[in-house]
Amino acid sequence: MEKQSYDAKDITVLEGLSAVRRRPSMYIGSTGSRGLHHLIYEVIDNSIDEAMAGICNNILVMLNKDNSVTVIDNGRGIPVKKVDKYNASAVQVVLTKLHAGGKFGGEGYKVSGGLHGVGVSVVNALSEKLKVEVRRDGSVYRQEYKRGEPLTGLKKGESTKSHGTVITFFPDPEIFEEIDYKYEILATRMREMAFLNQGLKITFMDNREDQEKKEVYQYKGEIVDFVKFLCEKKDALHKKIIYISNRDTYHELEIAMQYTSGYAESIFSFANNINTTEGGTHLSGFRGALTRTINDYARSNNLLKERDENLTGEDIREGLTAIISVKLKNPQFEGQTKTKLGNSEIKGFVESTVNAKLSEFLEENPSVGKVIVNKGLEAARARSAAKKARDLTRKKSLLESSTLPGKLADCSVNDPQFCELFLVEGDSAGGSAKQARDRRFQAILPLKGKILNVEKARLNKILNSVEIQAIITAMGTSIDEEFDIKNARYSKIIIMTDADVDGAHIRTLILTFLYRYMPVLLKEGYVYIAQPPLYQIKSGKEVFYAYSEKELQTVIEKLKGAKSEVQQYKGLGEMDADQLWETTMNPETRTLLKVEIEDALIADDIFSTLMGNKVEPRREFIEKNAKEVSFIDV
Ligand code: 0RA
Repeated sequence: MEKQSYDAKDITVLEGLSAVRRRPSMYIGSTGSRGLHHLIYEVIDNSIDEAMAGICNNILVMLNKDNSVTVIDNGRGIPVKKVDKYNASAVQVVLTKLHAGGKFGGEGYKVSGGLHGVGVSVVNALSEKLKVEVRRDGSVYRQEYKRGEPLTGLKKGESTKSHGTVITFFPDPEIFEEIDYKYEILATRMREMAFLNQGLKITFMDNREDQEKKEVYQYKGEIVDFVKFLCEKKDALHKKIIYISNRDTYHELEIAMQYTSGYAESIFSFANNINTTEGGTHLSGFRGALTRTINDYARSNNLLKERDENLTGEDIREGLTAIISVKLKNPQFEGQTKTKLGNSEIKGFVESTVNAKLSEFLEENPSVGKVIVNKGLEAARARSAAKKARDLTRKKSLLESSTLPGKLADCSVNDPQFCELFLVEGDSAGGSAKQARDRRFQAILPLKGKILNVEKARLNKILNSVEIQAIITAMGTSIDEEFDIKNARYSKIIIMTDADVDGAHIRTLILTFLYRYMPVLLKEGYVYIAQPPLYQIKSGKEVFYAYSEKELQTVIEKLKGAKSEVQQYKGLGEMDADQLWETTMNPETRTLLKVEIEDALIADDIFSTLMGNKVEPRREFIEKNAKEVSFIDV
């Protein structure tokens, strides 16, 4: 992309910071784990912008022992000159005025969208303390802030020939529920950024006590490396990853893709490094051109007979893993979460590029072409079988709410807003749960043993599974393209399984199904995991429950001297109805883990690792994560 000069004068200002502290969620989405991570992303995004401007090639992110975060880059450095209008340095304007990132108005390039690019001032506002150090114009400059307020002016220090910015911030415990960074989530994001910005080196160091780790992400091979990485745990159908790129004055486009033997479609699109989870013009351009090009290729090579119908887009995308990344000068972000690219001109640019270059690739690599068409044909056959199965099932149950599954103990209240559905492992635990529940608003659906692994089956088979049918009918939403959240019969769906390996497996199977066929439930925060206790500690007449090893130790320490009796719960069935209610189901006393998919890329990766065809990555993953019960951020 073209470089542009930019300076203090270009900074336009919109609003003060008190609004941010008053309503933090408006700016960072939440004050939970996701919002906390968002602070880090916000600072990194600014460094990445420097990389996109062609200045910065090195970023270091550190989680410090004192729970602060440091981000160092060798970009231009935040401008330091005085902004007359505010009678303050540009650094201070950038850090104290909303949207003063310099990416609004002015001559500088503009990238940000959605929650991204709310500006480092938001990070400052939500930090107990923030320190900034800028190397620029021959000197080092420093300043400190407390909850968004400068403690001093910008101080000029020693001279330097280098350039860049160091920001250290302490997220404010008054704002955040808990300051606990999740290494894996942050690491995935940084790896993603390194994939999308060829050559950029991102070092991630976790310096927190007892969890010291360091990783360096730097990729030389365009986004091909990204797809290679995503497919490592999948079973690829062709060796060579397809790579397409193009650029003109205003746009850059890169696509990398590979087919795998799975059934899911894993296409991830980005615009200016922002994961456009709601898609947009670049994605629809890609999809349209892909469908057309593959059909044309299949026809002209006689792989599709004259009497055959064209393959649908869905058929052609089955098992496809792809990254599509565009960079453009004035991205328009739309949609509910501002992650849908709206620039209409990019659609044609992507279409014509894919039409030309993908056909060229297929002509040069006919064996790959054949594999792709065959995969599509197979998907088409399965689709028509599935449609028949689905039509049947639908008639039988999916749409008729009067035929709720026999095993479901429904609640008496009708308003979904107040209702919860418990998916319970096993008939016996299901029985206790039915006794324990508050039948007014809690419904129980016992599931027998392992449900079908949907990662290894196509829709027709999935719909034949009694357990899965029961989940679908109970929820009332239908699935896939017919899914409609408006028909949800409950606003919480709570997975309650034993606290052992089998329980974890069943939970993963259910989550996999929900993720692939009812993803909106996950995205909208409908899905929870119940937390049954692991231990009961009895001391005289007192009863305590411990939900982890650590809690058990704390309880035992507290009871020092007193005689106590510890019982380990191996399954839900070992609790009587009262205990189950008190510890796990009563909204007043229970804790639920909300399943949040912070990053679809992580989720896709986890589900293909855990549920896909390859055994080795699964073993590695389980060994690595054996101690962590939940691998999805909750
Ligand atoms: C405003 C304007 C410019 C850069 C930045 C802010 C900037 C912010 C951060 C935050 C972390 N690292 C950063 N690096 C730069 C443009 C500067 C120019 O054109 O010289």
